[in-house]
Amino acid sequence: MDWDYAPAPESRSVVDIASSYGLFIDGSFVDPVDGDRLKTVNPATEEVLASVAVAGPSDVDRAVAAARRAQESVWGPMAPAERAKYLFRIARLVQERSRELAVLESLDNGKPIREARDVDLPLTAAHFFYYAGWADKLPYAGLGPEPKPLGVAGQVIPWNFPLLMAAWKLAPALAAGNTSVLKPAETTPLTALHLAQILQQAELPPGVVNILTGAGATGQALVAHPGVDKVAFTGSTEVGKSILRSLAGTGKRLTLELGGKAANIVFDDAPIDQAVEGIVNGIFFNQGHVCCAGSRLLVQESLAEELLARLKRRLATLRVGDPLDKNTDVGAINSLAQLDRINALAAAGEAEGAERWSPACSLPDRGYWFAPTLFTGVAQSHRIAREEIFGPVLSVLTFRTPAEAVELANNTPYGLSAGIWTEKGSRILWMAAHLRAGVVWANTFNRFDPGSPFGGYQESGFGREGGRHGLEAYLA
Ligand code: TAP
Repeated sequence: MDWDYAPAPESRSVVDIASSYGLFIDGSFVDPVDGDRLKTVNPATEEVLASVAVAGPSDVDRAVAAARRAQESVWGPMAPAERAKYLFRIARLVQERSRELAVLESLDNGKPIREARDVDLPLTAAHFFYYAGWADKLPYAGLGPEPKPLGVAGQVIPWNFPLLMAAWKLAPALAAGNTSVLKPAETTPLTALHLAQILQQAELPPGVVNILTGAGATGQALVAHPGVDKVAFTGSTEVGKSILRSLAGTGKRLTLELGGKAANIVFDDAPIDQAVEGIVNGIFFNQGHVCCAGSRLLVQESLAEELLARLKRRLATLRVGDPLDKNTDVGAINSLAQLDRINALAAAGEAEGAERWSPACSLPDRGYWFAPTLFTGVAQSHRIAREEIFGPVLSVLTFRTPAEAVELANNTPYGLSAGIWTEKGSRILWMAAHLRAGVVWANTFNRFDPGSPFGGYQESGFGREGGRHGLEAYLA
């Protein structure tokens, strides 16, 4: 029997969105020097949510100078246990204001409220809690008896997990005694700006965190600024490579968290219903806007027909639509530019001969939408098997032996994550040892924990975020 779902919209009134926001520099919201602004829209409705300042080079100068002052005069010399108290306070305030922040994230990003509420917000708070615990234990992190902060961190983040990525960057940097200038993505600046309000509420000393909104040029000016000691970037491989080139020879420390094209590998002895859920979570979570998404399904040939039939039945039950509805599984694509990229790659899949399938689902008239899609008959040479689509599109390939699965999985310039589904523990261990991926999940997918390191090989970048390993990037 099919159930009909009545609408269950979360209230928008839990968040006050200002009509315009300034830059957060030295503890205050200020106007940009050259006065430029951009508009951020709700991708589900195309409604303008707010006007946001664009930071130019003089604003970057001001923010870096404020971060330097704060690092040298307050945050660096502060007793580590005192720094921990601020991080604990921020974590608790994020929890207290999590409903407001979840709604704001859903509005600005397009992600389902269920995910913002149950994933982004709890993990954001967990990151601050986790690194708060490290602040006074740095000599025990295995990084030397007296590890020292690097100074000022320039941190640039993408639009897919805006608040969570801010937490991934800020929490370890601050715990290690650094100060930060953070640039959120152009299309999702709002939760970082509300986090700035939380930092004020926590009475974090001015200048310890500065938030500069703007587009790529702001990020470029920030990472190139001579006053920045360490650059942490999460985003596309293309921009990551250009940052790597621009930093060569400067002596700045750099970590890059870039794209991925993960294989989710299902053997014929896998728990099949669990695997179907894992595949769905792997590629349709957050509309597939996930660097470690399981965008390539490798299924053992003997299981392929049955698995695909069950997968298609499951996809037909996904609810696509209003991100603020608590029943929604798949929300809006974050921007028109991203929708164009997804459409172009899906068209390339068809042109190259793969078979396209989507469940019947009606998409809203306004906003940016893409139905959950899978491609069968995919060859390794197809663009949809090689390029990151960063959308709700699954490419299905088959294999016969574990060795062939490994060869297919590793046949990518990336190396961020992989999934294995089998009931055999020995096979899991053998596969994990042979897969070139920073994270390998077994009989699960897209599980995150602040205590667990995350990062890539090859064109997925270098350096680790999370866990004890995540501190290393911020200590000398
Ligand atoms: P990008 O275009 O690379 O943007 C990432 C951030 O860098 C944004 O804040 C962007 O600003 C800024 N930026 C753009 N050009 C820059 C430049 N020349 N110098 C410095 N900063 C610059 O990526 P995106 O479209 O936001 O995100 C999608 C990509 O990020 C995907 O490829 C995805 O795989 C990757 N990603 C990776 C991870 C991890 S952990 N590996 C996590 C999330 C996303 P604007 O927004 O204003 O352009």
